[in-house]
Amino acid sequence: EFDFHPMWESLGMNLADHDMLLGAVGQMYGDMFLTQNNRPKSTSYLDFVATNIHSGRIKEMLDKKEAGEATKIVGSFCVYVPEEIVLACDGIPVGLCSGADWATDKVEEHLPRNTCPLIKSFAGFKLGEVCPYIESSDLVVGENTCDGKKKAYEFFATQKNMYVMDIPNVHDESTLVTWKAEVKKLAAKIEEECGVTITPERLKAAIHAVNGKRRALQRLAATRAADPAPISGLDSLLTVQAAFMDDTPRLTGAINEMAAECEQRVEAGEGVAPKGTKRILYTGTPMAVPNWKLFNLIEKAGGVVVGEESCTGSRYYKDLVDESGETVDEMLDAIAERYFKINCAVFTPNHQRMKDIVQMAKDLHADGIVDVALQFCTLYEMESFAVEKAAEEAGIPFMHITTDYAGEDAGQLQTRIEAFLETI
Ligand code: BJ8
Repeated sequence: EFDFHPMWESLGMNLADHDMLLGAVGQMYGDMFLTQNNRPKSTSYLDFVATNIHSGRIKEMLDKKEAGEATKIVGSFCVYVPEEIVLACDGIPVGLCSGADWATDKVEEHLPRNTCPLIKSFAGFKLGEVCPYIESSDLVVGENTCDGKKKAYEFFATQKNMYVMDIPNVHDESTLVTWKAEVKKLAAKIEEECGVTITPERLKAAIHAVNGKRRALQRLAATRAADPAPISGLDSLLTVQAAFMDDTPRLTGAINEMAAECEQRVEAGEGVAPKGTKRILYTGTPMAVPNWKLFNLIEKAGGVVVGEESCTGSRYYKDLVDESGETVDEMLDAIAERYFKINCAVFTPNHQRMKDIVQMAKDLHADGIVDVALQFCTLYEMESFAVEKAAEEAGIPFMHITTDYAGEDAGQLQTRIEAFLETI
């Protein structure tokens, strides 16, 4: 057994607290994931990711940097930050942990108590020194999306080397122009940080690699339209979460294997839950590692999640970057256009998200929609009324949930979810 403690120590982490966190997450993983029946065999890749997430994967990234195969590690908190640009500079893009409560007392010295748990979480992981992704990041790229994140980054910038992208609030022709300029500013920043000049060859290869990852995720997602569903929502969610952290080629290969096995299972009528199990489309706030609470509740209550209209779901993989560009400028424009299609609730109006939700519910034969907002997330709380209206008009049963990362509401949520599953 390799001892990772010296590595964590060299990153400046709090070893005792981090051991505690790993123990708790390991326990949760066992209780939620390893108790599932009839998982596809290829989900063993997810167990590998979960086991290595704070250890082997971090060592691998640091070793690559040491060997000169990678330039910098670049962390981010939002799917609006284009990973293609980081890859083109031989950087390693990582999504930063923000899915569990940590060091709340310290957090509340800098941020209001009534801040969304995702924001409190990344501040807590930093202040508690328990996230090796945050500690090993040479640069953290934030984005002006919701007010909470925007203001919290002002504090985070006192803790880490940070760069913030400006994201428009409206999708139209003029904001697309500003957004393209913003993407090019990021490219210049990453070039400078990594000491690499982006060439057409580099950017083309990066676009191709990330498109490959997104295609693999699309292929896996498509198998979930079958009844019985070949793979659980929990495992599907973790697959997208892994896509923010693991090595791109390894992950793409593993997801294609999962998709191939799921395609065979669909042919054979084999599922993770019996045919006729109530099917749920999840929509709402993203679920960062290790936030698996709600999917676990839905599936332990006898439902199966068949799709996610969220940033840890379809919004991450539904669109590809057009590969026809030849110059760096054309390719950066194509990247900007692709990212501009992400229907985050920060945009107004956000009609396309409602259309996407209804379309996904139909394509995946969902029996009901569960719309979730993290507590104190004004954006998704406000938008839930529009989601409800769209669901009603499409004749699809709907349920809204507001929750956080703590377990206190689990019993009450379970009762509500069971009741919902019975009525649909
Ligand atoms: S593109 S959804 S990943 S911003 S839950 S922190 S919105 S108060 S995460 Fe997001 Fe990018 Fe949009 Fe997607 Fe704020 Fe709400 Fe908290 Fe949130």
